[in-house]
Amino acid sequence: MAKTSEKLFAAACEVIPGGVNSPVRAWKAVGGAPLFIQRASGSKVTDADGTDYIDYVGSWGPMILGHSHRSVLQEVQNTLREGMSFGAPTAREIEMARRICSIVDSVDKVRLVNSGTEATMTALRIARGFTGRDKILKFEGCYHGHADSLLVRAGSGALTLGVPDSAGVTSGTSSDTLLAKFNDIKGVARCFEAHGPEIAALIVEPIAGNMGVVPPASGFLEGLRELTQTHGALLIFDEVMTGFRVGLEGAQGLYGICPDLSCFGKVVGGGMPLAAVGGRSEVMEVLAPLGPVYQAGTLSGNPLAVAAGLATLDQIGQPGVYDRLERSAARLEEGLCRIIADRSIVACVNRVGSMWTLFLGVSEVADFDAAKRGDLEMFSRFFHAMLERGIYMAPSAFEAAFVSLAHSDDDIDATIRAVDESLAAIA
Ligand code: HOZ
Repeated sequence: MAKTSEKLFAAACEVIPGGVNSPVRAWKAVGGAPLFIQRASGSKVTDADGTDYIDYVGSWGPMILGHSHRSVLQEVQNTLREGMSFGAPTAREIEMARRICSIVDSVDKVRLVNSGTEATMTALRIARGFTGRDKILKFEGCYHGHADSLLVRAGSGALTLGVPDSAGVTSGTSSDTLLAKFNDIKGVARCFEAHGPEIAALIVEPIAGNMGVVPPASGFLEGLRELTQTHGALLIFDEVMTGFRVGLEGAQGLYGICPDLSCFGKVVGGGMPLAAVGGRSEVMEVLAPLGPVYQAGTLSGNPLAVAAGLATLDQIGQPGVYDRLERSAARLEEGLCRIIADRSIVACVNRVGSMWTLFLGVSEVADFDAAKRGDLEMFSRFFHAMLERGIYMAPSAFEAAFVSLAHSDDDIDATIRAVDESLAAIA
């Protein structure tokens, strides 16, 4: 039992709402006190009691290299000697912007921000400023951070904790958010037929990750590209989770789709608070100081965050990186599918590259309705059984798990064994 974590959680609850600084971390959906993490290295996190776990949370996505990668730490330490924040431009920001523009074809110009939430919020404001329209279209169960207009039928922690439509969002704001179903292109077409001239942008996670991993159906992203173009709306890819993760060029590279705007976070910051919004020049140039769309940030382009991000991009730009991730993640998927078949359990694994979700109680998940049919009670028991066997997963049935370059074959095989034992233990 994680006694120190329990004590720390009790202390945290006295001074932090719910004891956490981001709701899903509270383990409310699975029960128990969250592990307080003391340190992390490679594929493992170590809790406040000194217990090691093989980690599939990966700080919710950024740690593609594994934890405490030597060259990332070194770059941050070198940069730290020069100071922490200046609130003025630095040369490294140009390097980061150039790097993103050269990797991602659809991006000519990019603005650096601090979090995925800021990136998506800015993307929507750019789209509204560029088109002069008010409404946006999003998908039920997709999560794009916690800006007001996006907390409507949101996934991730909002869904996990039963608040997909957050209180505190005005009805005026939410009435500008239209909803469609992920992988239902006909529903999207109907929405554009009804509201086309009012829609500034459609925002989508090209691979849904915040309802658990749900890949786009064949032709779905192409259909979104066509419909947005026909109706003069911008297509925003929220690649906060998928960017630099499912391939160097993200989901847009994987599926060959060119969005108007892209949002990046997580991997691009290598574990530091860095995110970005980018697109073609004429769209991005509506941003102040060139144009009338305002956006700002005291810590935007922070030197330490940019240094960690650049060091991470250096590593994942090396040949063979995504093949290695694919090999490890495929090994894991094969193992899990074998267990599901051998044990005749109703479950399935969805995976794209190193992002995956094991859905329990449902044999196929191609959309949000199917994801919601999963057995949440079974998931809670599974989560704790895995923890007892040294595997740290997201405390939610509606999240992606992440394999990193630091996960060895031994880690993967130990995970497969733990899944087998856990499913047996909770049967
Ligand atoms: N946005 C994350 C889930 N997809 C949650 C981040 C956190 O709670 O740390």
